Amino acid sequence: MTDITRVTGGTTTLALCCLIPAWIIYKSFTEPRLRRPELVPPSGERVLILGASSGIGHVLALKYAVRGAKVCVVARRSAELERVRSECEVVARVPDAVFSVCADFTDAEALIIVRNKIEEKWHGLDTLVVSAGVSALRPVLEIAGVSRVSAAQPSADGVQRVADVALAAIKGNYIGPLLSVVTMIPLMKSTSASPSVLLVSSLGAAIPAPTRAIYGSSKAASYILYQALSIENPAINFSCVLPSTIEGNFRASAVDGGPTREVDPNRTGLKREAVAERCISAVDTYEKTVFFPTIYRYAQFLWWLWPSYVERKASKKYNYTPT
Ligand SMILES: NC(=O)c1ccc[n+]([C@@H]2O[C@H](COP(=O)([O-])OP(=O)(O)OC[C@H]3O[C@@H](n4cnc5c(N)ncnc54)[C@H](OP(=O)(O)O)[C@@H]3O)[C@@H](O)[C@H]2O)c1
Ligand SMILES: *[C@@H]1O[C@H](CO)[C@@H](O)[C@H](O)[C@H]1NC(C)=O
Ligand SMILES: CC(=O)N[C@H]1CO[C@H](CO)[C@@H](O)[C@@H]1O
Repeated sequence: MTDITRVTGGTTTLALCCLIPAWIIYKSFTEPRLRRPELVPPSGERVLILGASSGIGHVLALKYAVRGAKVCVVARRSAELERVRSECEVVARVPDAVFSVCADFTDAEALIIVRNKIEEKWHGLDTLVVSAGVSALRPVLEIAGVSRVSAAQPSADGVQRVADVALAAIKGNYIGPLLSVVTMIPLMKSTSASPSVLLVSSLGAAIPAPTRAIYGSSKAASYILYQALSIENPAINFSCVLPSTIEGNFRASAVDGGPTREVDPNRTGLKREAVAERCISAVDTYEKTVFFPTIYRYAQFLWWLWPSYVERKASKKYNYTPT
């Protein structure tokens, strides 16, 4: 009896794991894609980019400016932000299309200041891009001060250190995205012909990886948050992009001060240009969830079918050997 249950259970899992990807492929070829630019023309689109002083946010700001959008760039480092603003100004189609606000997106007051400036200058907002985020790069027990080979137990200080790191990650990767949408949704709803929110999430939010336990789980929190908010706010389209490793200096922001463990991301990682382009097309065509590269969408199914394979691959990528 249990054997039969197991066999039918296995068959059902296998069938689902083949049918679901087939269904997704079928849908992606047959579904006519709505085009947002018909409702919100790219020239004149009012775009707020949180986390624009470097990385993907920086490239997105340039791309939107080139398309003729009005762009507001936000981050904490004022010198870097100013440089991005002036670069955008150079490529923008119209004068005065770009302005910056130096702000921390985890701070409620700061977000209200950003919103007030946008209302004052543009009288509304079409697109909110949440690209800001922080990394965390160490195995959790290592943060607690316990080496994997010793039999020692973590001290109170060690456990507290884990709490501090986790809170910093949650602040940057969950509280910031949460407070920003809460602040902007009503304004967007009442002023845009088709309001859209884009979250730059991570593959680590959907597929577990060693040394990325705190990072991945804090990114997963905002990923699910946005998917639920999208149901609560049907007038707004939410897009989440989940890229794998990208070139650049993201790992320097590690809230646990951990090292980069994978092969040099500047050499092997995705190009920021490509990620930014994929982000814009996701918003333009109302795509809800985008894995980038696309193949990683199927890694989720593979994880259900053959978890040990995915776990092995993830350990290899982050150069992690459990002992
Ligand atoms: N790089 C990767 O390998 C990778 C892979 C997958 C997903 N992602 C995701 O992609 C997003 C962008 O990363 P990136 O590669 O562009 O890294 P990045 O160059 O470090 O960019 C992060 C941006 O966020 C800003 N930021 C961070 N905390 C902030 C805060 N509290 N308030 C305001 N701005 C804040 C930073 O500016 P300030 O420090 O000046 O505030 C910076 O402009 C992140 O959400 C990350 O999780 C990255
Ligand atoms: C990778 O490139 C960024 C600039 O895009 C640079 O700041 C960083 O130092 C580089 N990292 C390595 C390991 O070379
Ligand atoms: C794909 C998708 O969900 N599109 C929706 C975007 O938002 C508008 C309302 O502004 C809906 O009508 C679309 O169905």
